[in-house]
Amino acid sequence: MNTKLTREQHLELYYFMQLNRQLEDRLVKLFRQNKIVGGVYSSLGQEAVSIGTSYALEKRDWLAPMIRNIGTLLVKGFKPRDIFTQHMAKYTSPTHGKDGTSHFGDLKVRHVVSPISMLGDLIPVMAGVAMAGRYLGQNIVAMTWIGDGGSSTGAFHEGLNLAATQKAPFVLVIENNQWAYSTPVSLQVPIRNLADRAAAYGITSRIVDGNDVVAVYEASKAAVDECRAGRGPVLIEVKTMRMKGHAQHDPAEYVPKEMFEYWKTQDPIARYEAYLTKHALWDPKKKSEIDVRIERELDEDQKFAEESPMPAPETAEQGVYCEGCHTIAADWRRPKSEVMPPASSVEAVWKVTDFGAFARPAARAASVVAGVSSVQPARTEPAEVEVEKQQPLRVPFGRGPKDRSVELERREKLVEKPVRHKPHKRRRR
Ligand SMILES: Cc1ncc(C[n+]2csc(CCOP(=O)(O)OP(=O)(O)O)c2C)c(N)n1
Ligand SMILES: [Mg+2]
Repeated sequence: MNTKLTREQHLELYYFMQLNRQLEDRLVKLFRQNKIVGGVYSSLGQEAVSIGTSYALEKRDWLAPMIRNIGTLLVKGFKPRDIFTQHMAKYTSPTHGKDGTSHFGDLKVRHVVSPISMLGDLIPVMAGVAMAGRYLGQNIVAMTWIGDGGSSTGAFHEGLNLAATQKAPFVLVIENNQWAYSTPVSLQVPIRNLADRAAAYGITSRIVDGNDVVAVYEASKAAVDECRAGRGPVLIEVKTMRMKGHAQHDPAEYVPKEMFEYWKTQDPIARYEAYLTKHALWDPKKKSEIDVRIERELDEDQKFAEESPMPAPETAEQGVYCEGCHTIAADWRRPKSEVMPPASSVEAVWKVTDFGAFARPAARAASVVAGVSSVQPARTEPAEVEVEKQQPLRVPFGRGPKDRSVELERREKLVEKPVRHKPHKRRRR
């Protein structure tokens, strides 16, 4: 497993991180000029996450970005003009002006699944992509991202459990940027590390400093390699900080000022610049060359986007539904005969000697016999069955009038209730 980067790769990481930051900086300016149709969800301070993780993927691999992962699109080969035109809803954009943020993908060449706005839903989708790739013999890895907030959705747990059970070649990155809108992580989950949840699914996890791009890359590359070797999935939690509000409208006044101050000292690009200098991987001339290149590319692409036309009204109905505009054909990389006719991988043999889940595990049984009170007896313990029998009968889904417990309560009340006698009225004679 080789996670070491060459000098060229080190410089490319810088190029992508800086391109990511400068591109978003321009999007913010365009937003203020009212030229952006959708929202701008800044990933300022989180660039090392998008770049370090996606850089670990190969060309054949698949990813699905979330709103703060524009950087992953750049790594996968989309150009800044795609992002500019998309946010400005221009006809030249990947969706021909049908979206104002980054809801676009490329299933054929770049292997990018479009973001899904419902948080968490990309997890089962990408677990499925990973499984499909394995079925077709492609030896691919699928990757997606989820925020700390999004990790509380049902889809997160369902998708991760599916991936874990299927041992899917799937890397899930939890981007813990401390906030989900105005909710801090501590008010959302009672655990310190979101990666701890991996244990519940029996999968490997890693916790990484999300502002250290080399650490993020190395952890991601190791995870990708493990998945490709059939030991997936892997959950990576990157600890970072959202340095702006949720989107442009949010001044983030609920974030303590000291918190921003601390995280400013951890800026991923400044840290990486110092790293490159310390390890003599560049000099000021090289840095300037890359910065000039970024500026030139962004100038060109921004100009292209600003000069592009808005979509003509009559195109509004076009491209909404697929009308044979593209085909999605399975790309088989192994003989179909290997899986045709479909056969179950489960051997059709019933070897259950202990009635499966109903059995009392040996260790438990022994301790129950020995009278260890802290150990819960198994469910089928005769004693427990007895206890159950003694419970008042209840009708399912609540109590009805025929419930015995209702009847008992009614009788108890009758007994307890003091009987009040009306004072005897004297009759006048
Ligand atoms: C299932 C679902 N619930 C709520 C939302 C609305 N929503 C969009 S982003 C967001 C906050 C997400 O926070 P987090 O997952 O931490 O990601 P971050 O914004 O910090 O990158 C919410 C609540 C949604 N899109 N989907
Ligand atoms: Mg968050």
